[in-house]
Amino acid sequence: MTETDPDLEACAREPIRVPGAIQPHGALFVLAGEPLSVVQVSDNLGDFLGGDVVPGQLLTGAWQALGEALSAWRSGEEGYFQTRIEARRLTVSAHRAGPLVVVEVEPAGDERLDMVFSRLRSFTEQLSAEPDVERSLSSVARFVRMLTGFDRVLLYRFDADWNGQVVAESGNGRLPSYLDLRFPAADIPAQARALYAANRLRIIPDVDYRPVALRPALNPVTGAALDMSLCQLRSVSPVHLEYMRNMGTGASMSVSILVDGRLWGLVSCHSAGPHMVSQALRETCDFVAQALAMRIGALARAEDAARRVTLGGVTSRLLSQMATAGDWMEALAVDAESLLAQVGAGGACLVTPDRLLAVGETPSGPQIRQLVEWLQAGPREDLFSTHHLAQMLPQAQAFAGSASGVLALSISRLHASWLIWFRPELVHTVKWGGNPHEKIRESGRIHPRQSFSAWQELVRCRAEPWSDAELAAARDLRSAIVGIVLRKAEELAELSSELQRSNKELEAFSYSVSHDLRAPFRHIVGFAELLREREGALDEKSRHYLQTISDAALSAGRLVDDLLNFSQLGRASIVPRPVDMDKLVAEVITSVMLTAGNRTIEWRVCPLPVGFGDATLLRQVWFNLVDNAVKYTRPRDPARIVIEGEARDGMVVYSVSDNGVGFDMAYVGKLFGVFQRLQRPEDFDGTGIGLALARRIIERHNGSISAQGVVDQGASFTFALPTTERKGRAFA
Ligand code: JQ2
Repeated sequence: MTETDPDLEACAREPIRVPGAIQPHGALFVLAGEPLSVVQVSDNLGDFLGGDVVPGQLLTGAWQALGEALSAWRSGEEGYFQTRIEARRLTVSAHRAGPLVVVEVEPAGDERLDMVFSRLRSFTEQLSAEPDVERSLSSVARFVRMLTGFDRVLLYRFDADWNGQVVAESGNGRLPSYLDLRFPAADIPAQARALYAANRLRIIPDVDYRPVALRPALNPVTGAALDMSLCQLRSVSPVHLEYMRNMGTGASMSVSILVDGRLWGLVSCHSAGPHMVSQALRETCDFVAQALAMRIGALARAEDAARRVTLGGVTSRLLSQMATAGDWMEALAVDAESLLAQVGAGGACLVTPDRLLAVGETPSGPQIRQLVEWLQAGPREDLFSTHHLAQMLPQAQAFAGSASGVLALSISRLHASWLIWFRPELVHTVKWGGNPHEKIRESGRIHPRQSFSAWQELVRCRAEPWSDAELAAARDLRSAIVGIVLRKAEELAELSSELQRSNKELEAFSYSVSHDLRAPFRHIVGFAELLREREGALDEKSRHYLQTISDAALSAGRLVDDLLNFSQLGRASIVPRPVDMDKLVAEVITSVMLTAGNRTIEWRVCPLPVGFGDATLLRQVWFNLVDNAVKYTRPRDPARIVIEGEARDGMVVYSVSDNGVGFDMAYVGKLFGVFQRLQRPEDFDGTGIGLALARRIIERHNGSISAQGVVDQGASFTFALPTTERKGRAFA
């Protein structure tokens, strides 16, 4: 129940602080000026004070001493003034209202205050020994009833939406029991609750009283109706009097229980008939209610502290996992038990735009995505929580079973990453004191309902609310995650700068290799040639040695070139352009065949689709694949090599197949590694870098390469490249 009904809102606007009248069990007068003179009186003042106190005059005669005491009090610090005039058996109390002094007079009670205090002392001892809030409430209900003689004393507790529930009761059976019943927020509207936080006690000794007006109606000093917020005699709202009559109560008193400044509840007392409680006993009740409030506050703080310690333990367990694991999301999801225990949830999920890890009872993936979209569009807060999601997001009714309660942490708004906990729906019945939806409209205004007999309502789509300790634990975890993610980012940045440095070193090394090693190899080859030409009479063996020297130097030179290409490939950025693969392949075949001697090779080269990439690099890929095919078919006569290509699934796919020596598929994983060979180098020359280079080039194009082989039957290499449509994302 919330106060969104326009009729109820009108009720909630009733000006209860300025009723312009008091209840008749006492009298009131207002003083102002220096010296204090009377400016406003209640019509019944004479009944209590005789005819001496009249507007426009100072307090004189019998009242002079009181006037002096009030003046002294006004110039001091004390908040309230209180005295007894024994001769007339009256209590007089006063408080300030702006420039005014408001004085209230009531008959004094006849109770023995020494007895009251000794009872109070044993009660406070008993209260501090009660182990929990429930029992403290019951003993307060009993004590207040004993002290005041009301027929029924209720302990009324507000919930988060200001509905109330009777949580303890003490009665003599003359009025019905309301124990456990709930009452909607509108029964004690917002302005009444605000007033009751400022003025903790009110009494209505006789529901059928006749209000007594103030004279003059407007205060001559302020020109306005008197603000009676702090008055004890204030005439109360007629709607509430009607409510009391409907409830069958002839008298009412309620005392506010304020815990940490918030209205926690009321001690609410009723009698079937009229019932008066003296000012002194009311003060005692207020004292009891405040002692109870302190007890409630202390027990709640102790419970909160214990919960925080438990949850803190869970947080540190999760943290240590995150700190050691590479991926914080995995680290959290892997210990589902702790993740859920962190806030006492039934399910949880970790969401980024491309990942979703869920544990426990959660809505489906698409439903979680829908929720995240809604959260992402909401206000930019790090933490969002509700125990009634469907009220804010009607679509959430579909998954209320697992997620009526939601506690969401935004880890990063920019990357839309969220950690979300869920609490299941807690379907329960609430026993209301009368049907709270029943509204009685008569002569244009709303009236309190007439029946208060228990009315059951099934409450759906709500979960157990999240406690302060749980929300704090969630916040702690969030700052820890953010800290860890940041630290990981820093580590990555450090790592990448280290990588850059070693890359630079490698580049410098390759450069020196190219210049310092290539030249000597060329010299070896050159001098070996020279030697062969000069020494015509070299014997067979010596010529063989020379040939070996020159071959070895040549291949070492090629190795250096290949290594250089390989190491430079990481840096060059690729600008994809259409590449005429037919032409490229024709050129590559010609150049490979230049060194192949007079081999017999049956070529079948099919028309190839246009590729997209860097022509120079792709030429190297083709060269290596075609060169390999030619090389490994040397034992075959005729050797057969097939080159094909097609466009499929947004990729262009090419292959080179041969009927050569093939390879064992068990070793296919090694094929593309640097210096990995599946054949003996004596049998087939080459540097062992060709396929590694091909793979690196293809991967730099965001493509893929694979190989199929059967020993002694042949091999087939296939590579795929993305087409231009995907190039925006595809090319690194
Ligand atoms: O009697 C009092 O002490 C006044 C404070 C007050 C209470 C306390 C008594 N009491 C209970 O013991 C229980 C549980 C059985 C309830 C639900 C309850 C209600 C309650 N209402 C109080 C006050 C008011 N109710 C006031 C301010 C009176 C004043 O201080 O001048 C107003 C204006 C209302 C208004 C409404 N009551 C209704 O039932 C409806 C429909 C309205 C109009 C919105």
